[in-house]
Amino acid sequence: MPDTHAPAPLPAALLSALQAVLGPKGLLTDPGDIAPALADWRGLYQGASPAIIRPGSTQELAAAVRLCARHEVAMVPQGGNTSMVGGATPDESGRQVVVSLARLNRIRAIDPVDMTMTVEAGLVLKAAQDAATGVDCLFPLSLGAEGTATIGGVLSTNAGGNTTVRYGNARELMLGLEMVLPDGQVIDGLRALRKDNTGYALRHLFVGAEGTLGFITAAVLRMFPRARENEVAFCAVRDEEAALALFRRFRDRDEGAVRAFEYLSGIGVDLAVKHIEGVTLPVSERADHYVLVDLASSRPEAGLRPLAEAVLEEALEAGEVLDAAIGESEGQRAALWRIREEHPEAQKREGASVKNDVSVPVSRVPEMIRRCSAALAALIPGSRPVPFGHMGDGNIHMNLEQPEGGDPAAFLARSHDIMDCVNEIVRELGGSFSAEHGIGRLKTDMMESWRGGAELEAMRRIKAALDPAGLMNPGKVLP
Ligand code: FAD
Ligand code: 2HG
Ligand code: ZN
Repeated sequence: MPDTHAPAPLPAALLSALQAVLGPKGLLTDPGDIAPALADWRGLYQGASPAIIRPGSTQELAAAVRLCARHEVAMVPQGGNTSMVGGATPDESGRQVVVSLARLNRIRAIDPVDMTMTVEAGLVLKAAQDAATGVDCLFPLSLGAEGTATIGGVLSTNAGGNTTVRYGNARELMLGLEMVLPDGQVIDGLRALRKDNTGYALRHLFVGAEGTLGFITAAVLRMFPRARENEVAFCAVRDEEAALALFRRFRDRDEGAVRAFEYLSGIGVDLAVKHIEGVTLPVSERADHYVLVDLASSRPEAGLRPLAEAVLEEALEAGEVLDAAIGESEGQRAALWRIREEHPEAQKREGASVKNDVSVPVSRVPEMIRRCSAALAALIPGSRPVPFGHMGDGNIHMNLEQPEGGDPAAFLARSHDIMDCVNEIVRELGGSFSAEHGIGRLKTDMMESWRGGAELEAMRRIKAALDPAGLMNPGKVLP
């Protein structure tokens, strides 16, 4: 556990100026109120902060940022605090102040003709989805933390999730941004345009910057026609290659129909059944490998059911699929999805686990899973590889669960060996060591080896140009 210092109190002049700008709801200084913002979801970090700044408008945020900049106080943007890499947690020095976007959560406009909505950064992802549904549209970004994660957070991490295979990452769902620079200047880039080639696309620089270049305060998001037909199948498959073959069968038959294609390992499903109330195995026998496929169409009579049955029939005959369950109702489809969505929680409840959020070209996914699983099992005897995730876009969570009954601390002490073991194989296969969760604090030490040389130097120059005093989320992303 790192050494956490008592937070250094904010200078009295700054404190009173912030109080004047933000009002009583906009500044928390009581340690009890601050505590939940100081630890990350995974429990890897415990930081310290003298206060939480909670502005209620972009203008309030800009004024607070100007004040912090004047007093050289470092700022840590925080949305739903669901980061998997410690990105939203202040360090232990007690000298970084958390800036929560939670009160900036309005829907400013929603337009089903342009298929866009303009929302503030603190809006919870689920609320954005619901708003789209309310005008008979779809906001397709979907991930397990959607009830807590915010629009500012998903954009700042360029989150992926379950529907990347069809709709892309958060970046592809964004048209315009309102941003606050580290000196408090506001950039109003809330343009709802599909075409806008007017100089450097600063909005794209902020997406995926993990709060190191400034704040995202609002965004114009793309909506899509909502699904009028949906089928979800949960399949036991022969092995990793059979999972890929099934993906190709669906894609070749009707690429546009595949909304999600998720791989699950036998052990991952075992853990979900073991730890999560109401989760049961929907196929007749346990298998070592499963796939969840979600087909959706905005056409009411798209024929997805016959499509699913025909593809599964072929795959059964080819010996790739061993058994399959197709959801017969909205409730059953949600239950099949739940087996998948509860994977992170189930792994957390089982004990210590090390996450490897990696991607490789889709064609290399089976080889990556096989090689990493074997290498990890050899590295730590008794440990349990739990690969799962977004096979359709090449992003697998190549996680490792501690040996049953083993010492969690001893296991976690090997975290770096475990990540290196996976990353070496992923590098050979032309992949990435961080597919969707970002770098945060956890992976800064990998940047030199993966992005070193001119690429990292260019990132440093961009950072220095926008944030010369280094006040935005220090210690994150860049080593
Ligand atoms: P936070 O955790 O609060 O912040 C994330 C980063 O963005 C931090 O660096 C923070 O400083 C910065 N930030 C936040 N808001 C702003 C802002 N307004 N301006 C500037 N910087 C900001 N990720 C995926 O990609 N796919 C998944 O499928 C997925 N599933 C998850 C499932 C679970 C159960 C959990 C706990 C997390 C999951 N995540 C996933 C990880 C996480 O990245 C996403 O939940 C989400 O992108 C983070 O949103 P947040 O609002 O919680 O951001
Ligand atoms: C998911 O896909 C998230 O569920 C979390 O990205 C992955 O827990 C994980 O490793
Ligand atoms: Zn994921």
